[in-house]
Amino acid sequence: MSVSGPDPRPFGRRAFLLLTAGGLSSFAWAGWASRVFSPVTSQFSQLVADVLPVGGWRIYTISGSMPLFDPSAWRLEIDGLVKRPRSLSYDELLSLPRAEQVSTFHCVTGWTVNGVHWAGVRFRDLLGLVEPLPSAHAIRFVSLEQPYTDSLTLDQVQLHDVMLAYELDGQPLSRPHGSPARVVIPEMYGYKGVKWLTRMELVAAQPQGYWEGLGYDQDAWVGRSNGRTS
Ligand SMILES: Nc1nc2c(c(=O)[nH]1)N[C@H]1C(S)=C(S)[C@@H](COP(=O)(O)O)O[C@H]1N2
Ligand SMILES: [Mo]
Repeated sequence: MSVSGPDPRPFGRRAFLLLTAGGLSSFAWAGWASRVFSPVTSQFSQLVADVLPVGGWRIYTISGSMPLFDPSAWRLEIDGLVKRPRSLSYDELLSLPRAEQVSTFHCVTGWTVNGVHWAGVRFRDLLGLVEPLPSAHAIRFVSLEQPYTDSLTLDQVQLHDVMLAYELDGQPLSRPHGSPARVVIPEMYGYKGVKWLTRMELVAAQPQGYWEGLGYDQDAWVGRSNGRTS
């Protein structure tokens, strides 16, 4: 069990200190910031805005760098135990039936973002393209950020509010949030949601993902898994 939890590297020490000071909710932070940052302190305000992701998010990477999305080169490979492997371009992903939802996001370390607007594609539509074989039981999600991976069962990805998201709050996913596509499963802690996704491999048995290898539960149900010990 890792002591620090799945949040090893926010944008830098300064951001980390700002973010952790007091554990403010996004709402409290916004109110505090608007009171403290008068026009005369706008330079400082700008500095803080640059390092502090708005809306309560904390930006995580395990490598300290963020993959760069190139729309002409990016592919989503869907392969493994399927009848017809596919390699989707970004445009092909966008052309699939669009789903939208508003859900709550929980990181296992205790921060939450309410009312997140996501748009993307349901997994049933992605799986329909490739036709999983009867032996397929789970999907291994591979990030462009190596070696980050995680997995979900085929049952889990078909929960009503699970999706592969390409928009966050009305905008294409930004680079820090995992452009161009990330896994969203509101019922589970954020570490199951692989950012900078590039491959979905259909597998018979669920492999350990990055955080599972460090002691976190495979099934990261919010409030019911081993993540929150306090
Ligand atoms: N590739 C990759 N995906 C990742 C992570 C990461 O470090 N790398 N961190 C996970 C964790 S623990 C959380 S809480 C969320 C954080 O999402 P955010 O960085 O958009 O706030 O991303 C998840 N997906
Ligand atoms: Mo997290």
